[in-house]
Amino acid sequence: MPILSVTYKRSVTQNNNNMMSLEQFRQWLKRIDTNGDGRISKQELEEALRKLGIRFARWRAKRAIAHSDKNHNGLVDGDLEIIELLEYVKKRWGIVIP
Ligand SMILES: [Ca+2]
Repeated sequence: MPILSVTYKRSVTQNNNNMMSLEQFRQWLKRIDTNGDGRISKQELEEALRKLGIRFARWRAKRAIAHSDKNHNGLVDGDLEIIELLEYVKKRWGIVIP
């Protein structure tokens, strides 16, 4: 199993702005929502992580969705789940979405 505490500095902005806002995160989710249904699937998240050059994209996407998907429909949808995902991303991956 990979070590989760690894941070991905390449995605962190130079101005030490470590606080990704919910609004920024929403914008990012909108961009990675390739089928445009307003919900994030494991495949969409995996693809987005891969593009950011993050390793273990499939595994990370699976873990992140499992954590955030409170109503167990296999997708991250709705404010509550988006906030869960944002908190998870910040805490577990230490990345800031560019
Ligand atoms: Ca869900």
